[in-house]
Amino acid sequence: MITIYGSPRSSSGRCFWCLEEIGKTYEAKPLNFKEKDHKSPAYLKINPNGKVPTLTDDDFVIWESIAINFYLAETYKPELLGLDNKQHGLVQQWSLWGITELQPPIIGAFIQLVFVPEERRDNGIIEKAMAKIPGLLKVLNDALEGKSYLVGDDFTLADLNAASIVSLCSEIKFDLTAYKNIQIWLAQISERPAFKKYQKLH
Ligand SMILES: N[C@@H](CCC(=O)N[C@@H](CS)C(=O)NCC(=O)O)C(=O)O
Repeated sequence: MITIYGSPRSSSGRCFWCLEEIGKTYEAKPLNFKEKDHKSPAYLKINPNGKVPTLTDDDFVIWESIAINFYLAETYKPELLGLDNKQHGLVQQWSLWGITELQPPIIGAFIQLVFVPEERRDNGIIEKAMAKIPGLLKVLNDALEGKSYLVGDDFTLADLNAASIVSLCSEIKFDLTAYKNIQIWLAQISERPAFKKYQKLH
């Protein structure tokens, strides 16, 4: 039995989406951050970081959202990893680029704009983040020129992991109009039945 800890509106979100893509039944265990459920001794036993997501598959335990998605794909839907070693490498490339390059500025701005009350916002963090995002989105937009997906001819974890970050642009009111290829890519991905199911979980 697969169990995912955390809410779909957190870093766990991309794992919920991946679970919908692989089509396996799973149990969702939301944690109450206000009650510090994520710092409870029972939860720290499965994730000593005290963060979400964590996924268990019977007695196997794994944390870090990108690693969880690679585990799920490898175990239950290998075609999400690409069709050969080269595609597999590129799927990792885009997933790691997403989490290490694109996510920090987007999440930096997101935390300030969504969680920090206006009077306590650090505009310096927001400005720095907003200045970094265009160059990163240009890399993604250029990579999508003439292509429907990032790797090969089909949807892979590269698209899922990267799109799960880019889609936060709407929450931080970052205008994507200048990035036509990204807009088309996101629109196409958002038509996926698994994505729609994941969206309904919010
Ligand atoms: N790199 C981790 C990030 C996990 C993370 O930062 N999760 C946040 C929620 S989005 C969390 O659990 N925060 C609680 C805390 O830091 O105490 C991943 O992608 O799984």
